[in-house]
Amino acid sequence: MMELKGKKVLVVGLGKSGLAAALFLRRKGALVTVSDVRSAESLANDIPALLEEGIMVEAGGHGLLTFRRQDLIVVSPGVPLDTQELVQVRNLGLPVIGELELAARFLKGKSVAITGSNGKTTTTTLLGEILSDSGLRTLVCGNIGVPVIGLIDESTPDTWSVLEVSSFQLESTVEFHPNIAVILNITPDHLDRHGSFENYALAKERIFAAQDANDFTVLNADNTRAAEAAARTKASVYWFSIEHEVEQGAWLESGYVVYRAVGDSAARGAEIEQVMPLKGIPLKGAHNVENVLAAVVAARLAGVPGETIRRAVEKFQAVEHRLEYVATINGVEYYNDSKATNVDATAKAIAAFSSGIHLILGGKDKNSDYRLLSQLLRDRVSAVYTIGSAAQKIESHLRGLVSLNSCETLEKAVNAAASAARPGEVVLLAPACSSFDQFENYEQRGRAFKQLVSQRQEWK
Ligand code: UMA
Repeated sequence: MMELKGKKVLVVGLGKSGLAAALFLRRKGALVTVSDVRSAESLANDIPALLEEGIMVEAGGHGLLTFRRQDLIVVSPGVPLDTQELVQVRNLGLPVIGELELAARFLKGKSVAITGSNGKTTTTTLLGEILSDSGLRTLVCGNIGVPVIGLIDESTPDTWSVLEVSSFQLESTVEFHPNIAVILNITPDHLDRHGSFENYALAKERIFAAQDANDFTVLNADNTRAAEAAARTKASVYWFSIEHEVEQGAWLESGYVVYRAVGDSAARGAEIEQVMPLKGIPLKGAHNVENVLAAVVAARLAGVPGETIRRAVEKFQAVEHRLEYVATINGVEYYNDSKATNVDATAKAIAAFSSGIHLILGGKDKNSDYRLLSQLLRDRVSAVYTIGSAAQKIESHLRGLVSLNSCETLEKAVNAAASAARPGEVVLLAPACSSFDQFENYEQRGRAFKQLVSQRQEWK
């Protein structure tokens, strides 16, 4: 743990993480300042509470002098580490850490951290339910929307924290050391922030950087980078695969999810446990089977019996905005996958349906290559409806492959897709882009979609 009493600490960014970090630091006796590029008016909801706690606020931009005066700088995940002021103070030797790293120094008990380009929230939520159903004291937090630093006081030595962690959070970790680190998959995302796929993947792989031989790294055996990651981690490696048997971990066999722990000393061929039938998984899509397998491995490593896992998985409901079933209107099914904010997530959503998909694509581009969807679009998609600032780029990538409809807004897209879809077909919002050009976040976009669908239901 670090001593914070009397230390001058700057928190950069006043979103959920910055607010929680500032209040935590203050409780620990630090002299806290928060700096945000947003104007004082747009921060008006939070400023009074901060001032009341004796926390200073710099709004409307980051002042280099403010940064230089500190003993420690704590950065919110959404603030790029190459922000000019951060680069300058790092060059002066000032310590700069992220909110997750700060939290890691104070969190009590054991932790499972889950990262991946897609599936993080579903797997984190599911694992949280499994652990808590098994009677363990469980906290679920992180990128899922609840900053870890806000829950430190609730952690105890017997708590299991299930942490959803993003590349943004992992990028600035130093001592962050989960007992179980899970990488679900690594496919291109956030290239606008990380600059290259390699940098992005390396940021994610920091999840196991501080692990040792007493820890576990859980990897997707079907992912191309996994073997390389396995060679680098010092922890004991467990695998999951939907394609083939693995040495230790979870896979599919004769319609069952099975698990085997070989252990360090036992001879190969330790007993295979049947955890649950594949058809007992209530979620759509092969990617969700992967998520379940990853949760099974992590839960078994945390000591949860297979039977408890089976019961928890069978009653699990899709998380909001993740291939969430919305309604069936005139025989057309509507699905909200607003969280599909990159091309790979959209590919997985398309793959969950065999044909007749009316797909809404678009939003803010993240330097993505939409041509990667070509084969799936040809095979399964009836028409694409584009929205948002990425529309032109998407259309230029997909021209000639599939029927394209420029809709600009989500409302027009839902109306056009609903008019074109025939009974038995699907209207799917899986936009492959972030939402920030037209919405506050993907949640607001997903809720807008559901609202538009429910209006159509009322007209029916
Ligand atoms: N800001 C600055 N300077 C900058 C950039 C931003 O002052 O140079 C300010 C903004 O004006 C804003 C604040 O920083 O006021 C926002 O901080 P933030 O973006 O870190 O947002 P938080 O509300 O703290 O939310 C963050 C995560 N956001 C991001 O990583 C972008 C949330 O993940 C997370 O749920 C939350 O912490 C709690 O841990 C969201 C996300 O989109 C869901 N994550 C990405 C993803 O899942 O793909 C990684």
